[in-house]
Amino acid sequence: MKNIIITGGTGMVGQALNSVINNRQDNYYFISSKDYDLTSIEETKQMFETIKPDYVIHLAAYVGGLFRNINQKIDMFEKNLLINYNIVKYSHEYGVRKLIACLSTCIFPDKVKYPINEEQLHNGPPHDSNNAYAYAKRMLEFHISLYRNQYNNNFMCIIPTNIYGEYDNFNLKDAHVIPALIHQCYLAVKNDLDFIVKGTGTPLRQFIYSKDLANIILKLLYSDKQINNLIISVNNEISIKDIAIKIASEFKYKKEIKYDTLYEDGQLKKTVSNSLLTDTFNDIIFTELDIGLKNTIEWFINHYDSARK
Ligand code: NAP
Ligand code: GFB
Repeated sequence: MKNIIITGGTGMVGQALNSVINNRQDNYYFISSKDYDLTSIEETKQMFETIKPDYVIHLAAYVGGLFRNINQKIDMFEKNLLINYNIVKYSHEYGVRKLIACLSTCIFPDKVKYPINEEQLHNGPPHDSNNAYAYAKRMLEFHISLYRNQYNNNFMCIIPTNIYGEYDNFNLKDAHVIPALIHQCYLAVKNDLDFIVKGTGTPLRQFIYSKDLANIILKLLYSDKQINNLIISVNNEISIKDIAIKIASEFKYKKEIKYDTLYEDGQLKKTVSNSLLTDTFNDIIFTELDIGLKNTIEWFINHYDSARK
């Protein structure tokens, strides 16, 4: 039996991981900030000392959508830098045999050749809108590469595209676009208000359902394939406008969808290639967006009182 720490275990991806692990062949520790504040070097050391993990899946982060990234740059940079430094440092010091750490496709260079692949990570500055978060994540990747090069540690990074699903953060101001629009549309129907989408609706995104990502993380955890950085994304892109139309249809919202162009669009696109992923695993299944959205909306309605919003 191995001891496996999942930092960020109470977040959207952590909860998805908890839901897809069937045969509990190992000891899984789903850590929240209430268990250990990973911005604290002492508490992080205490976590490693207590659990003595064989593997670490590092999901914990100070996370948010475009507008939290624009408005809270110092928190985005400092909190994530501290958490990431502590996890990488103690994963090495406590002899962790495998570390899987989480980056994001929004941290790639803004001016880049599409589709983006894993090699382009440091080929230029990220988009201004989330540069603080992006540099904190890039330092995580760089820090891990130093340990891999000097000590041959089995440390790797996954690079997911935009994720959505149950247990997300549905806060109207700080959330990512899908949970924010689900919450907006829920309130619009409930209170007969307009369903308002921020920006022009023209940007394109690739969205992966949290449970699909969780299944891929599990494959990586128990695989002996040596990969340094791995983009995890669906192929197809969809516009924010078309996402809003799908959400409105699910809520049977009948009025016109409004667009508030006083808000920023952020990155117009960040199209990534998932060819390394599909070359590595030939049995990857992606949930249809309509089904993932339906599951997420149903979950939100049924858990409205307890959902993060
Ligand atoms: P989330 O739902 O916001 O969950 C964040 C998790 O991190 C929570 O379990 C939270 O604990 C924990 N955490 C935050 N600050 C902490 C601290 N100081 N000490 C200990 N734990 C702390 O995030 P998510 O959407 O699941 O994201 C998981 C990972 O995927 C992150 O690394 C994120 O950067 C990455 N990612 C996310 C997206 C996306 O669209 N959501 C896209 C690409 C990559 P509490 O529950 O106690 O707050
Ligand atoms: O998920 P999101 O907030 O962040 O999507 P990114 C932002 C896009 O959705 C922009 C539009 O084009 C917004 O104009 N949008 C429309 C909205 N209505 C809303 C709304 O109510 N809320 C939000 N948030 N957006 C993320 C990074 O960038 O990419 C994350 O911020 C993460 O850190 C993720 O890494 C992968 O997709 O622009």
